[in-house]
Amino acid sequence: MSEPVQTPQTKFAPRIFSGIQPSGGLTLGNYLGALKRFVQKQDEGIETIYCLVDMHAITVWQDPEKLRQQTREGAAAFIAAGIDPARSILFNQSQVSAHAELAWIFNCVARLGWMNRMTQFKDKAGKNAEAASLGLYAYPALMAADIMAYHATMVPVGEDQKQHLELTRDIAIKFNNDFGVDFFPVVEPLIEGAATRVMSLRDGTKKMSKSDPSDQSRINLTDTADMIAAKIRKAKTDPEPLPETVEGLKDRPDARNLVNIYAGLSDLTVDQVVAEFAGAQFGTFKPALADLAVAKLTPITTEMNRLMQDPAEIDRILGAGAERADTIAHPILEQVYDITGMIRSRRRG
Ligand code: AQP
Repeated sequence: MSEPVQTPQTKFAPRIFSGIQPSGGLTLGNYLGALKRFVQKQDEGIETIYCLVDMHAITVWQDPEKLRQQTREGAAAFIAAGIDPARSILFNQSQVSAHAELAWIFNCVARLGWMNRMTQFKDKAGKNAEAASLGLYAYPALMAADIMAYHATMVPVGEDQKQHLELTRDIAIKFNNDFGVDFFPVVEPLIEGAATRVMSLRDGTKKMSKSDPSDQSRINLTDTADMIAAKIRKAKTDPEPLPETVEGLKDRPDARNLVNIYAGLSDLTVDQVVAEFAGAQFGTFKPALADLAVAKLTPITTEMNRLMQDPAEIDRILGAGAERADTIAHPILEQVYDITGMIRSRRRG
């Protein structure tokens, strides 16, 4: 092995990559923690690459027909939320083979001890880890490949993905050090805003998740206005009114979650929301939150439904995005093969 090499960030142009699994319908958590911020980054003029990570989705069982449907629905959600496929690259992961190919290389760089520390694997595998797929265990190496196949420097994600991004950094640094190169950037997580961890409406200590068995635990981007209002009305709370200060939300996870959601949807800070509703009962706060959620989400749902009328057009957008993605990822992958000593003499058709 060669001597360690420092990786200066300056040689890598700012480029954003992030993805969402089409493992179910998208939730308010995906919207506030990811989609909304993906749009902000696009609108700031940074180069943005966004992906429906269908290969991550199959780390747990997916019905093939549903997976296709959910991938299209995910793409429709991106576009309805404001992603412009002409300005951002939008595609599904399996159409660009560099992801899987680089993931294999990274499987050989990452250490078992690193993987064993990943809390998402423990959460998702549950008590019967022996029965989990090998793919679920190796998930973070594929995620590192997703990002590094584009030399992306920044990744907007929710708080829950922080540990995986740290692993991406470790893999990039180890690859650079092992091969004595300055090839992969050391990526920065962008975890910003009031609602980087939206919690379940039934349990404020658990993340809102599209695969939670209880539909009441989450707001889906496909929910109607009535469904959104009913779920917020029934959301778990405590008997106290809202406090005068943010400190008063300590040890009140359900109340804190609803205030965070209000802040995320309204672009106010948590302090501003607390100031506005200081002393209010949930009988007052919940209807205000429901109105806000309906006002923000209904236009997205309506646009998603319109886009879903034309699945062929969605497939065309994903295919065109994949072609653009491939032109970036393929040369990077070829350099990786060269660095690692693979002979590449076959002509590509
Ligand atoms: N509850 C959440 N709060 C804030 N951000 C969230 N994200 C997901 N849930 C929340 C962010 O959405 C992006 C895509 O996540 P994903 O769908 O690829 O995977 P996930 O984090 O595992 O989401 P789910 O809903 O929990 O999926 P399932 O149920 O299939 O495992 C990420 O940026 C994530 O931070």
